[in-house]
Amino acid sequence: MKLYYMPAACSLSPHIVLNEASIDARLVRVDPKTHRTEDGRNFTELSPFGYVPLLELDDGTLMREGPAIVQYLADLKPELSLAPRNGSIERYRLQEWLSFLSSEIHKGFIPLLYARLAGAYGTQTAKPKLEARFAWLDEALAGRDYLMGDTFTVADAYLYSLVQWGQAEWLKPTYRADIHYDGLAHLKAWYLRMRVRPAVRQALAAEGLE
Ligand SMILES: N[C@@H](CCC(=O)N[C@@H](CS)C(=O)NCC(=O)O)C(=O)O
Repeated sequence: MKLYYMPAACSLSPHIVLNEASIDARLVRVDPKTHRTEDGRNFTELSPFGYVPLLELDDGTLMREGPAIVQYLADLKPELSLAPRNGSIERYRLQEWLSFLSSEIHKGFIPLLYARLAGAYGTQTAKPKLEARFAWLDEALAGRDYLMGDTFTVADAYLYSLVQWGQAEWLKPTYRADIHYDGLAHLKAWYLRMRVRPAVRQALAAEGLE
């Protein structure tokens, strides 16, 4: 199995899940500017829009879209409960989280990041919207260790890969969206809990982010 990734991109989420599940996979780095893989292939021939994450199974099957990939990986090791059992109400709760992260948080960052890269500050609308969603998320984390309750699920890996874009110290300032998490005590506690997970630390080190 291969995971195509770009350092610090949303592919960090399936990268963390691979580590959590101790699944042996080859990490293939993709250059975000040239869209060539580290082994010299044209990545757009594999991923039509040239984006990561992309999972390649041993039989050559290609899988796109982070929320689908992390559920596939979790289902390879059901005993680890990285995702609740298929068909259970809790599984739909997980999908609720993955959809929220995908549409409200992940894509909420995009106008901010592109505005920064272009040197513009057209952030008056996008930033308060995203901060309001983080404030809501912070409330949802009150009294629980992880998004789904007491235990880590793949949704936490996805959230981690997104939260870093707000202000992670390993990103160059132009790649940070300057989201203020200051009053968000529950999110901060969750972040510190995630930061010490061996799977997260391994993924950050492998992507050169520490
Ligand atoms: N819908 C896709 C979006 C993936 C995506 O936005 N990937 C970004 C990194 S976070 C990317 O590869 N950007 C590089 C590019 O589009 O060239 C998913 O959820 O997996």
